[in-house]
Amino acid sequence: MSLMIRGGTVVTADQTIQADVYCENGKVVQFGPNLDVPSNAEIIDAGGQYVMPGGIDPHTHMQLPFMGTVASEDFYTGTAAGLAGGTTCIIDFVIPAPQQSLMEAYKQWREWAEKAVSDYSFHVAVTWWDDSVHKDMGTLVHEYGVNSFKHFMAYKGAIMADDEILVNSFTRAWELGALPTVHAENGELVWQLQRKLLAMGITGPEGHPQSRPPEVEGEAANRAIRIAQTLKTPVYLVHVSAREALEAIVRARNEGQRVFGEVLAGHLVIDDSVYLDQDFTKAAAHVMSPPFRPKDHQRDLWHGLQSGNLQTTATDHCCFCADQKAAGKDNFSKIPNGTGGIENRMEVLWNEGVNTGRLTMNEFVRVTSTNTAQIFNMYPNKGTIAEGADADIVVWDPTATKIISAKTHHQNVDYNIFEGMNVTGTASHTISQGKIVFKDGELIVERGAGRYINRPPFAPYFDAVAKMRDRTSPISVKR
Ligand code: DUC
Ligand code: ZN
Ligand code: ZN
Repeated sequence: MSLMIRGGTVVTADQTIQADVYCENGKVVQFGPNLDVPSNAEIIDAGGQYVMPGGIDPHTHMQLPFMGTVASEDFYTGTAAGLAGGTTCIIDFVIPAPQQSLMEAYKQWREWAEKAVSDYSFHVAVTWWDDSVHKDMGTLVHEYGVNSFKHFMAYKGAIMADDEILVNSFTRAWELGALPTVHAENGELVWQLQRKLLAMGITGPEGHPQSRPPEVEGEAANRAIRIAQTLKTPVYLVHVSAREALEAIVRARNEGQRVFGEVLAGHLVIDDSVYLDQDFTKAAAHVMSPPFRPKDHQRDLWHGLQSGNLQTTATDHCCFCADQKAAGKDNFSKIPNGTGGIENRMEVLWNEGVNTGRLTMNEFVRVTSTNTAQIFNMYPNKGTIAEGADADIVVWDPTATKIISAKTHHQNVDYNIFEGMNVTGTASHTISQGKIVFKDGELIVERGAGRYINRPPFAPYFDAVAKMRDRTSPISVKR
């Protein structure tokens, strides 16, 4: 099986050049101008188009059991929708129930993911603590290719990690050379604010953002960062949505701390007015955590991405249909939290980032693919186009236009948060493992073709942190 992508402009994080890309057996084997085309090769004419590394979405929740229901998008439909938008790899989350063994949950998620049509990997959440969790973290890192652990600082009474769990887990992650990640919202404040708003008779979706104001995210972000600083471990903040959280990241990075931040396509372009919609279904469709913010936060998030203080873009793809959202008709705190977007992340980022001049094309590649591959240690197999890299590629037509709509999307959900958005620039072809899996609007996918991607520990940035840590060993005075 061989494929020649001919006549395009190759764009990676660090170069833009006219080159052909020849793929064989799932890998890029040759890359350069005017390559000879083997007689049996399939050919894509990429003239006038950009040839870029496939997108990597580091934050999805396919078929997640959550808030009394299960996310409607499964690993088959969800990875297929990703391919339709140029995303060729996801990192999803194993989320053990409190007291459930991490290994048991991990094996369950691996089984669910066997139907994936694109490559995938897993972060594992630490939702409780005892010696078995300590041991299982080691097993996951050493034997199962997991190098990142997730901590929900919200969802009190369910999966919330308190400070004791954070300290234990961050310490263990450090020992293992794994990266702790956090959903930063103060779960106690959310809980109390929800009770207060409901007691005041505010039961509709407008109560959702009021119960999770930016300060709630800022407090948790700062706490997680300070805990990481004390333990001298790097930390990664998922879905940074508020200026207050970004400020905590910028301050820490300016002081030399190794802190990473992710931003969602949705938080960059949608504001909190969506929760005031008269139509419950529309307002509830936007209920996710952290919520969409007042418009001025978007400007700051863009600046965060442009300055490099935020490094990755994601979707938190976690779909619930209107009948599922209706569980919170009389109580906003019971609306299943989650929105979709995996199919649209790349085109929204291109339209609002590259077409507006906020991002160069190389920066676009960096924030949609390369940085994620590097931070989570999948690079250079993923995240670039180079000889020997995985042939996960998107051919991007910068002139194609599209109106995003739930009527035409491939996502298994009845709503699209980007509904009606007119984008210029979209995937004409997506290549996964060297095969064309999306072409001119049609998916050509094979159930189960996706592979689990092992991510080894000790990404390069750990060496730097280790050196810093060695310089600051505890002081002991002999008396
Ligand atoms: N936020 C959501 O909106 N859904 C899933 C989990 C999360 O943190
Ligand atoms: Zn989250
Ligand atoms: Zn999430």
